[in-house]
Amino acid sequence: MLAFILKQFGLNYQHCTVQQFDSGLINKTWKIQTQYKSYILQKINNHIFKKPRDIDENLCMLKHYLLEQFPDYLFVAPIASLNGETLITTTDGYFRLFNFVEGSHTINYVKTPGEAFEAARQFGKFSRLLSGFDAEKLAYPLPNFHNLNLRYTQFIEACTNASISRLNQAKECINFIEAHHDILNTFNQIKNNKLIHNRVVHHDTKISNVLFNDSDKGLCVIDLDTVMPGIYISDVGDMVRTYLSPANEEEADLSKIFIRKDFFKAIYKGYYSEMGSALTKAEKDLFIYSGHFIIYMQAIRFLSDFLNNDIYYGAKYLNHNLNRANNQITLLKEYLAVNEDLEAIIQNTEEELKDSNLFKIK
Ligand code: GN1
Ligand code: MG
Repeated sequence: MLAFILKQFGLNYQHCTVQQFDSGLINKTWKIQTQYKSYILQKINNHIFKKPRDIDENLCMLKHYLLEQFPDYLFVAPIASLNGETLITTTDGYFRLFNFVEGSHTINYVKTPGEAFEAARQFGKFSRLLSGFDAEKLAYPLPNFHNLNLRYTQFIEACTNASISRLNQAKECINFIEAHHDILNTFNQIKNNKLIHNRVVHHDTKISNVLFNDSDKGLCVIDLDTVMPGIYISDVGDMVRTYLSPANEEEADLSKIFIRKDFFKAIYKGYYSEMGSALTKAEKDLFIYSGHFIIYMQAIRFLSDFLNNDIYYGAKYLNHNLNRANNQITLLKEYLAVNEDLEAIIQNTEEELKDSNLFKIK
């Protein structure tokens, strides 16, 4: 199949080196190297992304807008086949090819506040450059993706349908989720607040979705399938979820999960250096809440998947999704415990930013 796909782009499989990537839970990704240049080939998981053409059209619209308004911005969009198609449809699914950005690399763990700053800045830049683009023109490749209300309803359904044994094993997690229902209440208030805008939001801001150059400066963001209208807390929240703890969502030893507060400051500075002047006061007030929102939602998603016999994320070992849920719950507890410190960090950083010239970089 790969040979057939590559042929659509004028590439000969026999002359390519193909290497499969293991990152990401949803799509399949390969690096393709020819004698002259390298590419990234991706197969869209169309059990999850039911309308791959929506993704393709979204990326096409954004590409044109950015090319016209900000021609220097590095936007990694799918490249056209010899027939001019950016999405190749086969009996085996949907594929697209990207140019590999030479001199770039990705990282899987955030080791320094500098990396967190760079990543946050890139995600902020992405939303800022697109703040003049009418977000509502975009399709929703995953409708209700970050709709916490729906995720909660799905969780209740999963509890209703789960086997007794899985329910028993998940008891403590279920109690925690129910006890923190206030996070859902806040989300519902946000949805009704006209001062909190729908923007072009990435919706998957993990560190491996940022390209870095050789001097570890952020170059751009990638993995744009979930780009759609949304609230900025989705992006900041997922950075908080995935950058603050030295141990990631796969860690089963919960004692390794804790909050690196200097990394929170780095996210704040990086994101604000781009989006600080675009966000309303009502939006800014949600900066810390963004972590509650996304960590809680991810805990619910892993837990629901465990209760549903791992049909969404899959499981590499017994109780994998239960461990992931417990991991996220621990992270949320740790995050809630340092709330006051985070408030103080925001206040101090606000002062620093006023004095620095970060805001002036536009
Ligand atoms: C999925 O496929 P990947 O790893 O980029 C998921 C995210 C979750 C993440 C958790 C479409 O992202 O929402 O946060 O796993 N994407 C989808 O690791 O469900
Ligand atoms: Mg993704």
